[in-house]
Amino acid sequence: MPPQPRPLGGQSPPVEQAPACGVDPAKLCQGEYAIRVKSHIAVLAAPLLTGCGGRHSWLAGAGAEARIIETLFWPFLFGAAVLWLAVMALAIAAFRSRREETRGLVRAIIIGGGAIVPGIIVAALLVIGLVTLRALAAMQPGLSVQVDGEQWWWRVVYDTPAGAVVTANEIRLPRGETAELLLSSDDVIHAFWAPALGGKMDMIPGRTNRLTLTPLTPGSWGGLCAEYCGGAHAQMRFDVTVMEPAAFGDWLAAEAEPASAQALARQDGLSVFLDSGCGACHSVRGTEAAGQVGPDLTHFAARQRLGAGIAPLTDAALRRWITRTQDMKPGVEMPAYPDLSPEALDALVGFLMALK
Ligand code: HEC
Ligand SMILES: [Cu+2]
Repeated sequence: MPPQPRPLGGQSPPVEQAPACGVDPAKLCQGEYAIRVKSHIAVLAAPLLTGCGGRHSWLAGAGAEARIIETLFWPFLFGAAVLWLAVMALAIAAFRSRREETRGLVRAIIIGGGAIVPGIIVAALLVIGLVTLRALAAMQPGLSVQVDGEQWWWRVVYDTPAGAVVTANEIRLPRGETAELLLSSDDVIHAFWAPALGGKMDMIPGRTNRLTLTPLTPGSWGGLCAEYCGGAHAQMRFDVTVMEPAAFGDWLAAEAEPASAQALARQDGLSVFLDSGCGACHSVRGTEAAGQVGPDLTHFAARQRLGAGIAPLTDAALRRWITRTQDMKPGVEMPAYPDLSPEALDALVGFLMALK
């Protein structure tokens, strides 16, 4: 089989695409210094620009918390810039002054400015930071979602009046409502981060950390694990889908239901699923599969992506996931099933894709 490209979850590698490199090869060959410097700066700056747009951008302001955090960023940037410029100006002045008397004056300014002005600016930034923290802590949740980090996927449990609703790898939230995420981990330390919506929070085994998200803009926002947690850490992603409240209510009610009749009618696929032992690790409510090791698959086909956000959910990707799991996600804690007959694989994929 020909080698296939590894899906990397949608983010483009910035460095190879840096501009300026191909501007004029002849000039570069002549070793024109200015062009070289410019292209080096472009290459070095390119990774910084990847944070400035798209579904992973913390500047997208898609949530109330992200906007609160943004108000913290600009004063900090401004404060740091003022400090840096002042220190540089004074350092240059001290360096250039020849006369003894101005030298003393400049030294005094540097010492005073090195303690007093930075002290005031840092204290002001601290106050702004504490006020922001209070604003974040004061958000009152209307919805509670428990999210557990697993190697390398996300277990998601909605706490509803009718009971717990279990799903995985995609968190849906109603627009305009504050949701409280109760974050924990079943193995090592992970960190939950959906930059467009709000802050980042560690997920620590044995304790529960609380993070609120108040989404303001409907759409599908990207999230990722932000704490190195092992081999497939970079492929531990998720989607936060922000819906209108009524549509969210419908979705949650559907998620609480057992597997659809259409899926259960696919007897052949269900048999392959059960006979292959998938049910030892996966639950499909409404069947005898009740495993807890892997993601709940009861409404698997209602998700947008496969394998914790690493590929769009299509027939072809799902076939590859089942038969060549390790190729798709090196280190994954699911065995591959390369020996299923073509008919069995067809039936299995048909069954899984009917789990809407
Ligand atoms: C030993 C336990 C185990 C067995 C057996 C197992 N899986 Fe998995 N499966 C997992 C784990 C763990 C994951 C999550 C992997 C990840 O994303 O890192 C997973 C993920 C999946 C996913 C992706 C879910 C999602 O939300 O994207 C599908 C689909 C899946 N398995 C189907 C199957 C099928 C079909 C079988 C049987 C042919 C099977 N699994 C057997 C452990 C298992
Ligand atoms: Cu991680």
